[in-house]
Amino acid sequence: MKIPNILLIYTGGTIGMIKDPETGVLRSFDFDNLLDKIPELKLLACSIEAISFDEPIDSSNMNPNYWIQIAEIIEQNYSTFDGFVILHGSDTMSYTASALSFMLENLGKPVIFTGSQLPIGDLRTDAKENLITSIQIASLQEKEQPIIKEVCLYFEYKLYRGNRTTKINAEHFEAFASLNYPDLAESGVHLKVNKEYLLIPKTGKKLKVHNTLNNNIAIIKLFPGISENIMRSIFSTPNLEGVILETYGAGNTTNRAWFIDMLKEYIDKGIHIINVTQCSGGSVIMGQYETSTQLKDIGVISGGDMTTEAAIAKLMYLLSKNLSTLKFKEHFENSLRGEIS
Ligand code: ASN
Repeated sequence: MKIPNILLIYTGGTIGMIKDPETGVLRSFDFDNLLDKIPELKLLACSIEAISFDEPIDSSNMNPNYWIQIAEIIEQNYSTFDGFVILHGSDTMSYTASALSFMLENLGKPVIFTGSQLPIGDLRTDAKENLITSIQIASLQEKEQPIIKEVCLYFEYKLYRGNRTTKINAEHFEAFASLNYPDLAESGVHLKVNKEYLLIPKTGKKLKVHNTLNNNIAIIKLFPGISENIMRSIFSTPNLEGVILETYGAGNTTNRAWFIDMLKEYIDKGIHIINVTQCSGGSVIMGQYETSTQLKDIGVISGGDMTTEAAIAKLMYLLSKNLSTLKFKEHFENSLRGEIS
């Protein structure tokens, strides 16, 4: 039987960082050193090849050009590897995992994002477990076919759908959560895959990589007291094409006339406005309260139970497709990659 062939893509993040001996500041380090630190990798029942960004980054420096770089590495190596593990900083991992889920249409192999809270050289590191189990998950097969065929994120004993995750803690090893979708797998004494929650791609379709994204977008997080001036200055930004509105609770906003009129004015000018909730869990339901009914009437798009990270990535992805207003809304409000219920 052929053993699975896994490609490790190192982009940076704490996992591969070292402390500067003089300043004590954590910065990215080169990749060869990282692999030497985990001799256990040689014991895994798969073959592993690795590729690294020329200059590994702290994921706070992540941007859509790097997303395209990752997507292209996967595309170029898709036929020769059975699975992909991407080492990435935790700070923006949920954004990248979300973006890649949209960029890789008809994905039929596992793409697992992971990283760590402590560098791999640290005695108490969480990096080894995260990396080793991610590689095992990427190697899971049944009748020589991969079990997982989607973009996931593995961290601290749990496998999540990537575009459902959010970073919830800057200190705990359990740094991520998927509040609106069940865990895809749990690592305990056994590796338990919850098969009923896995994405089943359309069979027979070839991988299609979308490598254009449009970042003429903004997020506005509402707060009591947000001023008309600030809102106006954001909406009048030249070339703005889409805005994520982070609203209260089940998608509620102030229903003062100035606010609703302003949203309507810019929707009429062709700007797509998406409603996502500021809450970590739950869904936008426009029309449930009086304070969201007008939003629905003026054409605000519902982000449903999507995370802000997924909504940002989906907005950049869909804006690059030049869809009609109607099609744009339809695509946004329905699941493309399991990102919305
Ligand atoms: N700043 C780091 C990064 O996102 C945090 C981490 O990886 N834990 O690259």
